[in-house]
Amino acid sequence: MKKCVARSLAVISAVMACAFAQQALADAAHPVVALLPGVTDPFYFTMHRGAEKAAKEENVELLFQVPKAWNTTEQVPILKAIIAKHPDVLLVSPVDKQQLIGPLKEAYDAGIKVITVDTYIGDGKYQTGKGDADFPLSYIASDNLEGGRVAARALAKAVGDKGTVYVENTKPGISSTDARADGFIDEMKKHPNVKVLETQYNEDDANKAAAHVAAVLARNPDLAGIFAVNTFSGTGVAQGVKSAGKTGAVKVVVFDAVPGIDRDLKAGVVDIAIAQRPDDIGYYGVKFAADAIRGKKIPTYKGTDFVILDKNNVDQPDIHAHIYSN
Ligand code: T6T
Repeated sequence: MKKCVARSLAVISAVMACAFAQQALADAAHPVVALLPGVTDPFYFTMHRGAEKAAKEENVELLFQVPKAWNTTEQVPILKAIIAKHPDVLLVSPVDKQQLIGPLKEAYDAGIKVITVDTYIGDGKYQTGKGDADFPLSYIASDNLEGGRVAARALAKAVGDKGTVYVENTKPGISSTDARADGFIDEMKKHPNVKVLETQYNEDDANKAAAHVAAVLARNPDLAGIFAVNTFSGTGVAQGVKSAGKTGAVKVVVFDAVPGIDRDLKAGVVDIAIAQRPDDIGYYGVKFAADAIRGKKIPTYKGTDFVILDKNNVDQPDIHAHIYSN
């Protein structure tokens, strides 16, 4: 009797192992990768194009669904719908470092490999065996802290290394924009004649950013410069500086390069734009996903480049090509 039970157990586990192997083969034969950005904007549409390029090269089916606005209420329901489709890998831009840990853990517990692109959860250090947010396999993004330092150096130079400036930010809790602001404020400490005012938060609303410019100018008529941390912040700051008739008088450094940035640079509304490489972030995201599906070990971090745009180089084809598209 014991022999018979043991034999049937052996058969059952052999069948299951075979089923898993077949599933793995099926997964590898028809890998499915889902890309879940943070919001609808040119940065993520450009990321999607890079992901599509890699998906073709790797014969990967790419799912893509975009939240209308940057918040957990928009992103989490889409995440749950993606989990139900059970892709092999989820490429995701968590909209909050803490609040997306739980929902992403559900994907992981469902056997979906997680890679974060552009933003991260926890402290962004993965596969360390420490903490409750290290389960993603990799984090692919710009070095946002260094990006903030680059912005500070550029703005300090633009304002002649003296005067009053401030940071126009989105909302606290987002790994990318928090790091840009931190890098900026930290680097500006090396410029003692530049005074940094309180950071303003616009909830990714360009109109709020424009209103902030007017309000800060009303309190500080000698305002010399502004650092806008992302697309919506930059669009609003450009609007606000123009409507205040301060074009050229208030120096502006923006992160990201939205369609039309070339016009604002040449008009002197914006002095410097720091373009990320969202196409590369998407491309490497799918490449890493394909490797992970095939059982290859992937790096836990990959940094992507910046391109600095100004009025003198923005019309050069190799530079102009880095302006995001819708
Ligand atoms: O700046 C990008 C992205 O890097 C950031 O994480 C969120 O804002 C953008 O998408 C621009 O809107």
